[in-house]
Amino acid sequence: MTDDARFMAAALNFARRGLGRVAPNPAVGALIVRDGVVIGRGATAPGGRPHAEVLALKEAGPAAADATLYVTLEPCSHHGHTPPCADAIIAAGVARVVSALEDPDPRVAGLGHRRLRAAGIAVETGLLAEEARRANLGHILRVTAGRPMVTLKLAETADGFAAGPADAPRLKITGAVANSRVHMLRALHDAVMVGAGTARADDPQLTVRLPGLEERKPLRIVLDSHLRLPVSSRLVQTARSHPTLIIAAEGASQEAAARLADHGVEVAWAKADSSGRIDLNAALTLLGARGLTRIFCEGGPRLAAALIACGLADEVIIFQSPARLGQAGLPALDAPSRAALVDSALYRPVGQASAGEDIIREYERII
Ligand code: AOF
Ligand code: ZN
Repeated sequence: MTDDARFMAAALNFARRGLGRVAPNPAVGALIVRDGVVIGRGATAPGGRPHAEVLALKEAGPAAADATLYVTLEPCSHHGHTPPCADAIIAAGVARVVSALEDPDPRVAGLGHRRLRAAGIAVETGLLAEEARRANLGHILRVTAGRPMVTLKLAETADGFAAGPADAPRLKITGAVANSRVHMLRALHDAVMVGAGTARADDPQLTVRLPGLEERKPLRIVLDSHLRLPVSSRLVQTARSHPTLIIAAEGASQEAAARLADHGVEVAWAKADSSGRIDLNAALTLLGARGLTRIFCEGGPRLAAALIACGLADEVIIFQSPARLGQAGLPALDAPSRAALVDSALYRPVGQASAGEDIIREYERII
């Protein structure tokens, strides 16, 4: 690995600290390096501002003159809530900028790089672009497709089931290490989403229960076409302390919506498809318009299959336990979704790791 690649990889690691807490902005990382030494670091601050470059320049101070800046997304060139980062970089006298990726935000879209070059700065782009694209995918999809990225999580037994036969007690599939990982993944997203079936069957809390991260409160979203989530559910009962949004299909009961609202739940409406279910594209567009960039979907199997079928599951993370159900149950994925995941034209495997007894497999949708 070249020194440039090492520094960019470090900037990407630093950037990831912002995931789940900078929406609607992307989580950017910036390092300022002089004579092989890091003299300034910045990551997009919680809430989205200040931007990464400004924080890194501040830390470096006057030593930034003649230094190299490594940045995981093109520095901005627009006057938004803050002045352009490109101008701050020029003013600091940085000699060289290594940038992973052009920012597709139409207000930037190449202008940041152009502005730096016009000021005489040597600009190189495209280093570790694939990794940067993954880290910035929520932002990229929001500005190019008007929707957030979706990470789909599935938990299954070794024989591929998410649950036992109907009416069987709820299955505990994964172990403690995998569960901690799931909580960390919740914290790295802006929202956690489930379908109404799962919300009713599992009565989940969808909170981040990790020491030190309890203050992370990703928006909890239930896709509930007919507003059948009971008011007695844990999600509704905790809605005043943990923001909760239920998306219903147009036409669902106004009385049910009012009852939920009385408990602090926000209800939004999305158009229904021909079968009366929420149109997933419409629901995600609604979430993108609210400024969400990263959604962590925790099932169930029907929502998972629908997301894959619609080309909306951008990352798929499968937690598989070593135990077998040993009888027919509810498959974690239907056959077409399973086939899609192993179809090399649709998805590519991007990682495999163990978490205690369990195995985690990650797939990325090929765009
Ligand atoms: C950067 N560095 O760390 C981030 C950037 O609303 P504003 O003014 O904060 O601008 C938001 C836009 O800035 C956002 O859509 C994206 O294009 C860019 N985000 N840019 O130079 C950063 N987070
Ligand atoms: Zn900026």
